[in-house]
Amino acid sequence: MAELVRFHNTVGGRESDSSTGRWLASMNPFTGEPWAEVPHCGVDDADAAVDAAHGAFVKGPWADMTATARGKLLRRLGDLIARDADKLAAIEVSDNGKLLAEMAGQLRYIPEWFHYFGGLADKIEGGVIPTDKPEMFTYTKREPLGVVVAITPWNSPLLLLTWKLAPALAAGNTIVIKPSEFTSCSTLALMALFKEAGFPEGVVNTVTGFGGEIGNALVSHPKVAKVAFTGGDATGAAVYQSAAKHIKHVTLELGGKSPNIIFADANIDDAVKGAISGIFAASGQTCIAGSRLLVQRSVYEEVSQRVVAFAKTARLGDPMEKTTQVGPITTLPQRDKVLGYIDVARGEGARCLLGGKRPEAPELAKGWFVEPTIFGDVSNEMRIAREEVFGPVLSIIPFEDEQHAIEIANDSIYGLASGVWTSSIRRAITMADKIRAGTVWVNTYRAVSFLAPFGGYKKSGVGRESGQHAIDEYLQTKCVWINLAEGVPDPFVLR
Ligand code: TXE
Repeated sequence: MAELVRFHNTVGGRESDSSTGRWLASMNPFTGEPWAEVPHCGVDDADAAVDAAHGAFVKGPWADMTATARGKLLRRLGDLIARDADKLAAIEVSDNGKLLAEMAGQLRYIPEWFHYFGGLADKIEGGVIPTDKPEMFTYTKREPLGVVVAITPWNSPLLLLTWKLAPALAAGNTIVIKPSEFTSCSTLALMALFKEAGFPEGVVNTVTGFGGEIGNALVSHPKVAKVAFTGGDATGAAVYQSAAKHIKHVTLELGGKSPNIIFADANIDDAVKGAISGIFAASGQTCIAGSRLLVQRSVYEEVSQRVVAFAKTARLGDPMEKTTQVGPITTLPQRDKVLGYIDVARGEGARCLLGGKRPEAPELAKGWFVEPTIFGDVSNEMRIAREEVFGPVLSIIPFEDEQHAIEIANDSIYGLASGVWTSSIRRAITMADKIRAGTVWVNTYRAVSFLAPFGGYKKSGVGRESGQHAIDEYLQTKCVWINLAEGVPDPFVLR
C-alpha cells in the first residue's frame, strides 16, 4: 500500500500533532482506501488550540492591528488560494470525492469571500447617538467577539469554512477550526497559506479529531465566545444546547429538504436541468439539495420521464476525471444511510423510477457510489419526503395548483432553500413571498455568492452567512458615554 500523506495541525503558528501521538486515517471515497492521516486529537489538544487563539486575541500583533491591515491580510490570503487552487482542489477530491471540475471552480471562487470581507474589514463603523441628555457625548463601537470555534462538515470543507473564516477574521476575531473527522486534509493544507500571507501566530488554529471527543470541550470552553457550526440538525441541536448553557454566540447552518417546484407554464427543458442540478450535483450531498421535486399534475408524467431520461445519462466515475458527472458518497456511513433511505422509500410504497442501488460496473466497485435514484408517486407524508437523505435520491411529488404547492413546500421542519420554475412573474413573486425558506431561486437552482446572504428558516438554522450582514454575526456593540458636564448630580437617581 502506498505511504499515507501526513497532514499536521497548526496551533499558535506552529505545526502540532496530537499530544497522545495518535493518528486518524483519512479515506479516499473513490478507492475506499486510506490515503492520508491527520492527528487524532483529544481534549488537551483542543484546550491548547483555544489558549493559542485566546492569547492572540488579547495580546500581540493581531489585537493591535488596524482593520485596514487585517483587510490586506485577508486579500493576500485570497490571492494565495487562487494561486494554489489546483493543489487544494486535488486534496479535496482525494479526501472528499467531489468532482475535480467542481472543486477547481469552487477554489477559483473562494478567494472572492476573502477579497470581499477583506474590503469590508475597515468599513465596520459605530455611530454617534444624539441622546436626550445634552451633557453626554455617546457613541457606539463594533467590536469582535473573541475566540470563534468553527465546526465544519465533510460535504464542502473549504467552501463552508470560508463562509465562517472570512467574516470572522475581518471582524477581528481569532479562530479554532474543528474540521470533520472524515475530511480534515484540505483545511490543514490551507493553514500554510495563512502563514505565508502574514497572519500573526495564533490567529487561526486547527484541531482535528472526532466531534464526540473534542466537540463539547471546544463549545463549552470558557475562553470561547462564539460557535459557528455547519452540520446535521441533531448535532446542531446538541451544540446549541451546550452553547446555551455557557452563554455563547451561535450560528447554525443545518440541513434541508428543499422543494424544487415546477409549474406547467415553465420552460420544461430548463426546469428538467434545474431538477438534475438540484439533486445530483455533488451526489446530492448538499444542504441545499432540491430533494423534493414538486411537479404540477398536468405535466407530472412528462417531467418525471424527462428527469429520469436525463439522469440516466449521468456518468459515474473517478472524480479526478474531467468527464465524470457523479462521484462517490464521501463517507461509508453516509453511503449506508442513503441506501437505508432507499429501502425506507420502497417500504413506504414510493415507486422507484431509476437507480435504487449501488452501481454494478466493476471499475466503481471499490468506491462508495449510489446510483442516481428517483422515486415517483411520493406523498409528502412519507419519510423519504420529510427527512434529509443527503445523497443522490430524488422524490417527485405531484401538486394541483399554486396554493397546494405552497402547502406542500412549507410542510417541512426545514426551510433552507427552494426553487420555482414558471414563466409568470406574478407567480414567481407570489411564491417567493409565501415560501418559508432562506433562499428562493426562480428559474435557476444552486446559485450562491459572497454578496448574498445564506441561511435557514425553521430547523435549517440560525443566522446568515455571506453578504454584508454576515459580519454582524461576529461583532458585538459597545456603547460609550462621556459626561461633558461639570460634577456628578444626585448619585441615588438614574441619569
Ligand atoms: O454530521 P455532524 P454527520 C447532515 C446530513 C448527514 C447528517 C449527519 O443529513 O447525513 O447531517 O452527518 C462535528 N460537538 N449534514 O454525522 O455530526 C463533526 O465532527 C461538536 C448536513 O457527518 O453534524 C463535524 O465536524 N461538534 C450538513 C461536524 O460536527 C460535533 C453537512 C458536522 O458533523 C459533535 C453535513 C459534538 N458533539 C451533514 N459531534 C449541511 N448542513 O450541509 C459531531 N461534531
